[in-house]
Amino acid sequence: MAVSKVKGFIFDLDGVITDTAEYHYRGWKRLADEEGLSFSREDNEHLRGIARRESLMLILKDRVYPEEKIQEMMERKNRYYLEFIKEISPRDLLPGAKELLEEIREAGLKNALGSASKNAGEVIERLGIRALFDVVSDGHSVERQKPAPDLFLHAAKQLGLTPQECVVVEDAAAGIEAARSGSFRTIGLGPRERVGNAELILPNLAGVKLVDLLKALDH
Ligand code: B16
Ligand code: MG
Repeated sequence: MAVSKVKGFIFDLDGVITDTAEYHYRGWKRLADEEGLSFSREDNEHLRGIARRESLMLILKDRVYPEEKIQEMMERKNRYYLEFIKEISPRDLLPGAKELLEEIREAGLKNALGSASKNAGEVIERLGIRALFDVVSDGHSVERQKPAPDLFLHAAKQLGLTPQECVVVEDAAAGIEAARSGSFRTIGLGPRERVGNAELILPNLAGVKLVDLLKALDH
């Protein structure tokens, strides 16, 4: 099967461009402590790329709460998270991310954001990189969250590209699964146990050059 030419990249946010995972952890931890629930950093690892409601469900395990209480807990955690992200600045960009976004644009290719977070817009504003994205797809864009492919399909459609023309860059197993089920090209960042299903696996974006990525993907 011929490999179609890459025309755009869809970047996940948390764990790819910046590390908001620590702030999500602190928000969930505070909520869990207040509710007398156990929640560790290791538990937080399982919430990578998982949307807010589903994350809360994983923390609550088999406990049953009325819908009103669920909504209140999600809002409370988000209030804590919003307090933490007020501190975000361009210093919080992960190494290599901005450089790669710029290189992609200079090469005439397109960039989209594909984040499960409803706060993604605010985070990229604070990071000072909003202008580097042609399209922003976030937690408000679709109903079905990762591992469904909907968010990335939304981003590709907005870019005017087919999934086969887009490379999804993700740090979460749920994100790689979402990309693969939508027939996207995939780059996984992090350990093989987490992103082993990606076409190309890298530790992070530090020093990563567009030409090398395209070469590796068109092998
Ligand atoms: P919010 P990503 C995801 O971001 C985070 O990895 C995940 O931990 C978080 O629960 C989710 O966003 C929703 O975030 O509560 O701000 O809507 O990795 O898809 O960029
Ligand atoms: Mg992520």
